[in-house]
Amino acid sequence: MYDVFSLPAIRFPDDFLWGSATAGHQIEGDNIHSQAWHREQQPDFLRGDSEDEVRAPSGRACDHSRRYREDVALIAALGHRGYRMSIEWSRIEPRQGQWDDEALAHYLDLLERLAANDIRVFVTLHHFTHPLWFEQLGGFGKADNRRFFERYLAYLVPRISSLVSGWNVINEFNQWGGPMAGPAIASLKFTMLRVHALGYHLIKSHSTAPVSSAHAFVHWFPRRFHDCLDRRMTAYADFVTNEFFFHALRTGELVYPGVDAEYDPEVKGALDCWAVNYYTRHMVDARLAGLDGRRFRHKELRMIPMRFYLEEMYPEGLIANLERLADRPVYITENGCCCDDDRFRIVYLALHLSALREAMERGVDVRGYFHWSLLDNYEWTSFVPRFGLVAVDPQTFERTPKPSALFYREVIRENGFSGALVRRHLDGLPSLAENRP
Ligand code: IFM
Repeated sequence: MYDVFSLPAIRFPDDFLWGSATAGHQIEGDNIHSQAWHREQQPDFLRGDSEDEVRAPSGRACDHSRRYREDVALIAALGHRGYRMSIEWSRIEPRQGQWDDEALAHYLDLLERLAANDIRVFVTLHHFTHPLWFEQLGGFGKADNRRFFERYLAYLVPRISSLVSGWNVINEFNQWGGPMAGPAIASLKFTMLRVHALGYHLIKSHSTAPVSSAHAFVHWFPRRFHDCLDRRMTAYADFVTNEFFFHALRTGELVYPGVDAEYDPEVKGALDCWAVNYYTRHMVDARLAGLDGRRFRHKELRMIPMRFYLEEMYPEGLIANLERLADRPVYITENGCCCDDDRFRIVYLALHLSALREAMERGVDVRGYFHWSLLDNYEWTSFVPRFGLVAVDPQTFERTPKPSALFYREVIRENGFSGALVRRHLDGLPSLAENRP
């Protein structure tokens, strides 16, 4: 296991960008024109997939739309110098072709306040949600619908570009279609790459800030290391969710199992940096349907004390994965854990930052780290998983920074940390059961 108190002192480069991340639908509240909101109102939504799943609609989420001034002050007080946020397309264009000036003014005010506090903002243009009307037209599942997204970006990007320090066109664009094969999935993956590429080129004509799309970097691992079927399946899962994208973006070649390869010069080189969302590793068992890590709850693994699919802590995966991305600057656009025991979050943070530093020593040009998440936010179907550095009272929406937020503030202030700092922050913290904010 890890001896977190013996971690050697590490320092990060002077201009390293420390921050946190959120997404509009997960914190703003009342995102009523989005497809996600619509889905949450359906009678079967609350049913869930398993008995222990506690579902809820997003409702007012963290009430951030009303409390954004307070949240900017909070971000600044916690010492963050960067902030990754998303803009809700369905607020800007609630009806097809109609722009909502008030919604734009709201986001401009938010961006200006962040800038006034010297916080560098990374904007995500599509973080899982889009207008209901777009969904009803077939969403990104219909390749031709790209033009609606392009028109939206052509409206939005020039209006906000002076306030943006980095761009993610799409959040976790490599997740669409999952680790599956077949022509329909291949077509969706090709489409998402092309949506990313069109966003990339459009943004480049208005902004000099780095552009990417956030990549959900799952570390696939064979359940039985010496089993050739598990290993082959692992290589396959890694290819269709990871390497397919890296190869396409580097070369313009779209090579996917079961379909003829295509070459697209618009995709080639269409990113300035890698944006990595890293959480965990997933075990692959070739004898079971599905490639889903949550099936395996091994006692011997480092499990986050929370039943959630991102539950194994595996910081080493960050090193191995980042070494594959040494050809461009890297930003960690998400990394964090959901748990009620905030002591665990401190340990998780320390171990992942330590792995990050090691990747940098091995030659990876990591420029920044955005912790997921600033707030205990809405986790797509539920408020139960808590990822926040800051607790949010579900009734009053009062914000309370957790001990991990104070640890992170000190890491930022020191531009590094040692095991002794971890110990200082863990000493005296209430035990697991009492530690719920
Ligand atoms: O909350 C999500 C986020 O929206 C995308 N990346 C993973 C996070 C945790 O599940």
